Amino acid sequence: PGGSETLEPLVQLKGEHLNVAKISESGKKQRKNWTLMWSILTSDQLLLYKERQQETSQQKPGSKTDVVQLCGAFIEWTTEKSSRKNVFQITTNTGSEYLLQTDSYSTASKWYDAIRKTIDSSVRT
Ligand code: I3S
Repeated sequence: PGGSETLEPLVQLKGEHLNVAKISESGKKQRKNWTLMWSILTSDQLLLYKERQQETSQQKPGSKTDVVQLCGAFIEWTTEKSSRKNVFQITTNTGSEYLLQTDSYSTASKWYDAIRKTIDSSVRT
């Protein structure tokens, strides 16, 4: 492994477009606003970018739109918070709530499973 990669977060799932709606911030309810976000899962964070990132070049640090801390977070499928299909919710330990959705069930479950594993392993450490 090259030394230049040591500052890169450990990527668990490569970038993909997911629909994201932040419905609360630090316990305060927000107006739901679905946005297509370029999402990357690392070993402890879900990185959300407004614009698609190149896999090969380094990610532009300033272009991150939101970072979801997964340590101590909670994830569950929900059918109540949206009329859309394949919606799951992540609640962070600081009380922010995110809905994530994509029309492909296999894509949605791939992300759900990977995020759940990340949360589970962060609790154990
Ligand atoms: O939970 P809500 O309020 O039914 O969510 C809908 C709204 O966010 C709506 O925006 P406006 O409040 O500006 O109309 C969105 O367009 C809808 O997509 C939301 O419902 P779904 O079921 O798509 O999450």
